[in-house]
Amino acid sequence: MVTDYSFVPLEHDRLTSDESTGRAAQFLAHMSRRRTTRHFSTEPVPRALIEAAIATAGTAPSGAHQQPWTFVAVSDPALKAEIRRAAEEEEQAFYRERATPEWKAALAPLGTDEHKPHLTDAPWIVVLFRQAHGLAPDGTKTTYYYTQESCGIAAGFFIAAVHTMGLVTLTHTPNPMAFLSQLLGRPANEKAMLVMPVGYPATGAKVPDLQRKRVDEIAVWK
Ligand code: IYR
Repeated sequence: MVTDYSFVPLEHDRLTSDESTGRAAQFLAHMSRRRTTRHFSTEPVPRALIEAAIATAGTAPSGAHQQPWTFVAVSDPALKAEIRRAAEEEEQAFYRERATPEWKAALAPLGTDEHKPHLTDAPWIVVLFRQAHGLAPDGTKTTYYYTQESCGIAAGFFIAAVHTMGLVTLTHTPNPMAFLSQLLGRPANEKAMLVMPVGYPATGAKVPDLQRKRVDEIAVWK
């Protein structure tokens, strides 16, 4: 599908320098409090909040504005249980056989393992599928550009939205993920990319006491 856009004036709020500084500090402080936890409450979360997070993700920039993403939101307990069972099966093989010793050593400090109770505890599992190419109903394929980058950015927006709502998520990457296409009935052009349980943290939820790199460790100025 080729769209000819008309061009309209950009809507933009010009802030004072103080406003920019204040907002920058506020947003950084807010995002700094985001943590990934494996401990989810079973408390329900209204569908409207998940819809808002997906809508936020959908505001991400994408290659040629092709928006190559599909978010599958699962709340059905039986389907969540199936996803957990299949993910744990793959993960068992990963942790016991497929992962290299180096990979296992990198994960050991975080305490991840093949047990994924968060997949059934969390009231929602949102699976992000990357559309590797366009697929019209008549089977015609169109090339999509920078789909990995586009979906990565959309996932970031989704995670930020979830955090802003006072909810938590965990970016789970079952390895391999092909079972999700079949379980969730997705077409061949869509590749599962991230599994994100979403919910409230459990009472007493724990996180590793880790530090983030400082700006001077991650930025180079020229
Ligand atoms: N996919 C596995 C392993 C795993 C890999 C990385 I890199 C992590 O940061 C965390 C887990 C799992 O989800 O457990």
